[in-house]
Amino acid sequence: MSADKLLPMLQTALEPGSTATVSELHLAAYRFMLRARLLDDKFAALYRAGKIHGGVFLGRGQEALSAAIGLSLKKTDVFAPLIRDGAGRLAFGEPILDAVRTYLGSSLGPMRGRDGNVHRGRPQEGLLPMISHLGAMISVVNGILIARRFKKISGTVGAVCLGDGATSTGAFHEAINQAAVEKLPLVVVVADNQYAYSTPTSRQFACEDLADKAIGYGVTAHSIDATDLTACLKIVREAVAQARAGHGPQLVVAKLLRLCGHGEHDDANYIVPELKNSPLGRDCLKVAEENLLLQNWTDAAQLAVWRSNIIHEIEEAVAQVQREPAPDPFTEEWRAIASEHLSEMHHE
Ligand SMILES: Cc1ncc(C[n+]2csc(CCOP(=O)(O)OP(=O)(O)O)c2C)c(N)n1
Repeated sequence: MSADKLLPMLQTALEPGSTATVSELHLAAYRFMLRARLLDDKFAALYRAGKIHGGVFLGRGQEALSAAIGLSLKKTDVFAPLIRDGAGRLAFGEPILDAVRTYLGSSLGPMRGRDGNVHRGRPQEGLLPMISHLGAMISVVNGILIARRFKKISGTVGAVCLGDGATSTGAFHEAINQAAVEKLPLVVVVADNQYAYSTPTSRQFACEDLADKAIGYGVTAHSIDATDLTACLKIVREAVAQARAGHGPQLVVAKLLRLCGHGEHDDANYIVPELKNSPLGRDCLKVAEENLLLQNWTDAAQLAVWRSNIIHEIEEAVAQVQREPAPDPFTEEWRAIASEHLSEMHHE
């Protein structure tokens, strides 16, 4: 069965509340992680070959956390991913073509070739296009959740991804506070990846653990070792379930190390060897793979088939997009993502 058909089936089977087994859940998450990693590798190669203009931002080391978020949400939820959430986007249902078309500037992409990297989305499907201003997306999701409350649409969860740097902004403070007061079904997932660009966490916050901030806001906190896929799946799913059950906002603080530069223009020479050699520096993809083999949930031959199928799919997507037209400045309507269709959008 082709990956195109298999993935939507897996996604449906794995929606929270389904009877998917633990092994199925891990295998599905691993496959989204692998897709994201291989797609990132391709973008890095295209960037070095001068085929991508603008920045390339990768999620290496963050795939377990990100896949867990995408897999924990229902299709009717709202998801605001950040620059390192390729795995979560795929798990939430974003096609590979959306990412390839955006990075390569195709006029057929979700941003119609107007954005060169990661601000794409599918708002009609609950996948929000991010803006770069750190912390700003929480308020956007709050607004959607409040609007749905007014419209008596229940059962929706909103999930927002952030980095540790974003937690120092006023936008973060205002939005978490509002969500707590309004008891919104919000899950804020902070990837505490030890650096905000080159700023280490010791220069970012003075509390011992970012999860401690939750106490002051009156929200529930969860901590995860994000190099461990099992922990990510367990805790993120629990946080989403708590939010959906009406227990108010959940702050998930996931510890990991960014295994790449801030973007591909950054060689990350500021990351200290002690961190690279610490348990935080483990590659979640390798750890997940070792665990799948150890548990006998799959074997090396199957892993090799998945890898080669994904590479084939990515190569085909890139070849297709390279034949697609760039936006035409003479006929371009000079809008980014807004459309008449979007402004007329409403939820039942
Ligand atoms: C309000 C704001 N200030 C500064 C920036 C510039 N900026 C872009 S990414 C970044 C670092 C982000 O670090 P973090 O939030 O920890 O996420 P990470 O890149 O580590 O995933 C900064 C400072 C911005 N986009 N928005």
